[in-house]
Amino acid sequence: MSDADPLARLAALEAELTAQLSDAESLDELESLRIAILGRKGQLAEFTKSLGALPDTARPVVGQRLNAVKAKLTALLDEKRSLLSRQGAQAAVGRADITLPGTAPALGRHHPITRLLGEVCQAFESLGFEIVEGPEVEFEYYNFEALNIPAQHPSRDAFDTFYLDEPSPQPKKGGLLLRSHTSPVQIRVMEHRQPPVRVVVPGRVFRPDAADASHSFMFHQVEGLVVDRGITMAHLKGLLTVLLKRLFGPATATRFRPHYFPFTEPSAEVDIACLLCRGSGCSVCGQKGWVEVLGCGMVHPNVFRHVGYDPREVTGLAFGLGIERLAMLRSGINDIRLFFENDARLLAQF
Ligand code: 2NL
Repeated sequence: MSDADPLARLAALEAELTAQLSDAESLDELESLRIAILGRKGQLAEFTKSLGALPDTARPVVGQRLNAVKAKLTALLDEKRSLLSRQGAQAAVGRADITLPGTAPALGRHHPITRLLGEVCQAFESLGFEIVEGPEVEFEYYNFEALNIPAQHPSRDAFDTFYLDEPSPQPKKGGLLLRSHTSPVQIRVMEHRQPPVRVVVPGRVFRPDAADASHSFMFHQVEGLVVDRGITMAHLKGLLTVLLKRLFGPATATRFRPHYFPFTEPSAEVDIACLLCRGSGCSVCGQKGWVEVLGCGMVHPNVFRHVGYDPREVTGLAFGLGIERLAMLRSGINDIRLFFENDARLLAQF
């Protein structure tokens, strides 16, 4: 064979190797063939060595042909490899045991705070309220001034409000801050509409409190506002009593205690009989039998003057409740921080 014409020998080798590659039935077999054919000591390398004995004139012609054969075999090898791995993947699918139970995808769900926020809003919606949202970055004017909170009031201190360094785009409305309640949204609503007004405003609010079991620098509020001719304290009591029975059950007893807010007069805090001990005294209610759930009152005349309503024509009721506090009471969670740690073990329980 080594005596034959080198081009004829090469053609025979090419035919043989092509057949071997075409017949390969597995990726392992193909890899062995690759080493045997194209490897450093493979058949093509052996053939190359034999060229040393050729006359100088014949060598380039055979060399060129050898390179073409090498390229062709390499391409064939690649093609065969991808064919075999595709077939392997299909075979694996074909072998899948469809009688095995599937892997259930882990489903997400709404955060307990989001759910309670929705539930509270829905209760008000069913009573004819409109849900309104507004900006979390506010002007001092809407967060304080328009709500009859004077410049010297402690809540306006930098220790109690997140002020922004950004220059105010409307200096007449004061500096920018992260709203500390959602009331500025009600002010914006009243600026743009005439009574009657019947809105509830859910949203995030911010206060630079040090985090502990009952304080978070961010929490959620729902505030509500009704303005019309002839709105009285009776409407306020009736509305909130109905709402609290809706949220905590029809047997829920309520108590209105006089309080002070700058934006309402008169003002009250509302308690419900402790859910845990039903009024006899326990650790949740601090042995008092009652727990505070919201603040409320009749809109202060100065608030109406700021939005251009005439306090001799209309009166209004307003209230605000903290959602985290409500969620903690309803589900017996004793640390507000649990809501914001993203621990699926807590979140999955709601
Ligand atoms: C609380 C108390 C309250 C209001 C919020 C309000 C809004 C306007 C006018 C008058 Cl525009 N009042 N909001 C009134 C009373 C209480 O919230 O303890 N919230 C967690």
